[in-house]
Amino acid sequence: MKTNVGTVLLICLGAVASHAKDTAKSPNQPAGDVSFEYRFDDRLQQTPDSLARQALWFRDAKFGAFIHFGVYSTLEGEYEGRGSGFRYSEWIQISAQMSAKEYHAVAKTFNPTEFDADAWATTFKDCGIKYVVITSKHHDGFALFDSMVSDYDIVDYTPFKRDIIKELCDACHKQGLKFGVYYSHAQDWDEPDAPYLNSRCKRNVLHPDLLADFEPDMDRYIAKKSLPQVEELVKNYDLDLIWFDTPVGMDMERARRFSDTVRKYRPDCLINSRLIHRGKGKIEPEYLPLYDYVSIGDKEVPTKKLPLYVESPDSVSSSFGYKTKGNCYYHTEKEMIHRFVHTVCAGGNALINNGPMGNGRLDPEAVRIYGAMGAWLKVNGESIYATVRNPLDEKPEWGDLSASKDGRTVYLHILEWPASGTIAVKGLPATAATYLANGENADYAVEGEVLKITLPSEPLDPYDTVVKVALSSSSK
Ligand code: H79
Repeated sequence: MKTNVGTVLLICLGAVASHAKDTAKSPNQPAGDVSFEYRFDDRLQQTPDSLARQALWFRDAKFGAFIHFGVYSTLEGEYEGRGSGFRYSEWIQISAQMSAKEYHAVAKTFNPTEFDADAWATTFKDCGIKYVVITSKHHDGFALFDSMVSDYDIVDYTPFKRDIIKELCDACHKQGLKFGVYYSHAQDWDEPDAPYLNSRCKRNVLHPDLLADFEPDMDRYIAKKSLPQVEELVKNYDLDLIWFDTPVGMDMERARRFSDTVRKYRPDCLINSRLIHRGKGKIEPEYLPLYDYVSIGDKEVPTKKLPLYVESPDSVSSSFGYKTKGNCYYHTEKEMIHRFVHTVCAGGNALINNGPMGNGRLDPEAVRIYGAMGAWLKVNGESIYATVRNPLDEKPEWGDLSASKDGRTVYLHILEWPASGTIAVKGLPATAATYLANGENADYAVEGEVLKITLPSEPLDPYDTVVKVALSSSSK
């Protein structure tokens, strides 16, 4: 319920078709070098405070469920025959060029009656997921929590009237899962003052009543909606993590206001880098005190081990929101497990998205893929949870490596079965080698500095056969 009803002066003011700020390049698609070498300087280090926050649970968790759920989930990527060309269904307001009025009419009917927070949390837990991050407000500006700042939320605006964030937060914590929210702090298509990511977002299409001379003022939007809603979230919900996105228009001063607000109320709550850093931009050292870990690009898998702890915002499909219209593909179980393993071996978590359906049920395809991951993790979890990145300089062509924190155990993830029937790894003084798939000893020999393993004729696991190697000295 909205309590502090401020006079909204802006609605009747004017519009410009495309303000100069809008046409700035996308935060997630900068021109130029986007290589990991360019983005991550080896000397970068998170602050001691951030490292301590990471160590509380985040570094051990590895597997998070990202959830994109909102009004867009009901449209499934198409509105009145339009908009299915974009790969992200949560972008329907832009892809179908809907006015705020048209989108509000859809929001008015949002009624996910089948939503069952306990069922979601139980499913996630059973699949080996350790934390959950759900969209509390995406770029469309619609909140899935009961906001006092704006009535454009699930409780006040829809027939559903239940606080999804509260219910899911409680259900996750009941299952021992950590809980976080995504919040679009910069973009808000419902707010004429908010900055727009790119030229596809046209202020006068979204807000046709604005006058031609309307001058957007991002700080007015931040003061009126974005920062007060973040304050509500950290004050009223037991958040372990807050996930910002698309920091268009953000600078140090603006970002600091958000960071300070989160830390004032919830000192242990993790903050991701997109508070200010573009997923594929160079990491600036002065930004590091503002956030706790680095989100790499959307659906990006690291190709090498990285010097900062990262999280890959991946998805089971090509979209984040539930999408059935137009182009959309799902990853195979094998692809998803390989992406996950590479992310962990590079030194990071995989935050793998599912888009629940408009009726509130989880997408069965997503549950199937998570299920395959969970089954694999039941057998191979020790090679993933609470591990550290590949201790060697090189990543082998047959797969990847993770290691125990003390460096005394290394896990060889054989993702591509070598035609030669053997693998050789330099720099591992092995004293034992066993397959996690069946607990049996591997046929191995140490020749000088090289560990050689003669493999069985077939993989022991359809996705990733893991060899656990005990070392005579730490690989650290
Ligand atoms: O929440 C998910 C995305 O909606 C969000 N980040 C993830 C976690 C995101 N917002 N912006 N972007 C990602 C990048 C924007 C890409 C775009 Fe496009 C290029 C928007 C319009 C052109 C992709 C291609 C989406 C539509 C066409």
